[in-house]
Amino acid sequence: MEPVLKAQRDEAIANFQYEGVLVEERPYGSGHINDTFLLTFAIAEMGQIKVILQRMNTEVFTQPVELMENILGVTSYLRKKIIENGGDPERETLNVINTVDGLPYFIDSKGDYWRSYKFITDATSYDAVESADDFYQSAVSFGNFQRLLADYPAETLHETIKGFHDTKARFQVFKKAVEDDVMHRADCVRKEIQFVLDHEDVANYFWELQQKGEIPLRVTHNDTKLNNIMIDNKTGKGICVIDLDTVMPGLAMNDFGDSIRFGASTAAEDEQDLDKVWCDMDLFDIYAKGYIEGCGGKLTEREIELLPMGAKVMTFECGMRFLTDYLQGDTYFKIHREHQNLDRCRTQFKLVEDMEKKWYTMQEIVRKYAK
Ligand code: ADP
Ligand code: GN1
Ligand code: MG
Repeated sequence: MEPVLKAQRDEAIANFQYEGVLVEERPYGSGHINDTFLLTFAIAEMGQIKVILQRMNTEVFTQPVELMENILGVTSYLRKKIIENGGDPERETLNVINTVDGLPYFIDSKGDYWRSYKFITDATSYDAVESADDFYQSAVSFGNFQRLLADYPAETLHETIKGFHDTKARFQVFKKAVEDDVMHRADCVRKEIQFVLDHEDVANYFWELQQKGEIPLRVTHNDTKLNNIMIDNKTGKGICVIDLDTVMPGLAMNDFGDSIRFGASTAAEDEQDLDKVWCDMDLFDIYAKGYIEGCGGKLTEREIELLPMGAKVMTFECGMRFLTDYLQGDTYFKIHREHQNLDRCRTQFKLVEDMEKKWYTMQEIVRKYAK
């Protein structure tokens, strides 16, 4: 996507149902996909109100209208459940702000799509685990999310990205990217390419089990990074699951695994010193405990047994996606410096290797909580 222009943003701001006087606007968060802004409005005698404004990435999400339909469906469903449970629907789920025309999205004169959410106050989305308890809380929240959506009518959800976690299909896309080598980068990353090729069995693993009918399709989040959860600043509890663009039918193991890949790593996703990167077994343990508890008995024995495999598959898939994007010229994931996607790919493969070393321990840990 082209960078967001100030005039474009102003046009969007003028078209949402906001109250008060805009006193501050700035880029916000560290997501890799959308362009996110925090807006602050002053309202006479009432103080300040914050909102999130996002330009949606329509190169990644090519059907933004359907996507917003998913989000409205899921958030209104969650809102009802939260109210039934005596919770606060203003803070425990995303709340879409409509445009002045009453639509959940705005199309600007360049054709870009915008949407806006109420800002979740007094809560933080963390880019790295700062305390084991935060990680535990995020596990319970993602588990709860899965449980709350267990009866959601999955057939009404649009597939916002086709084959998003179809690791087998992504393996083929990767091979094609190596073959095409449009940036002439393949020769510099032979070791990483070989790593992917040596792990084809990992890419196919869940596909094969699905073919045999051994694992159920559920409504899942599909992007369970730690920074897609808001943790309450006062109570330390996970309060809200955000970034609902990829809520679609998927596998519970993948939701678990994506959290491990990001949150149980001892280093940042783009760390350049690989000696600092490994998968922390205490964090793995605490997340497994929280996620299984949060799912509240909904997971089958087989799913629980396969949680370590979810961690390996998601970490491998993400590394392969970063490498694919590097080979294709960094067109998917936002980068802030050259070779960042290659660095990201390397941390993921280091984590996969580390998980392979710790495989027995990972299995023992989930067995403890299987009961
Ligand atoms: P991306 O798909 O690019 O990751 P997100 O929807 O996750 O976009 O938003 C990026 C960041 O903006 C989040 O990690 C979070 O820090 C912040 N954010 C998004 N929505 C809200 C919200 N409603 N309230 C507070 N912060 C939010
Ligand atoms: C993207 O949107 P964000 O930054 O939360 C990506 C995930 C990757 C992640 C890697 C829609 O997540 O699939 O795992 O980057 N989201 C999409 O950090 O592709
Ligand atoms: Mg995000």
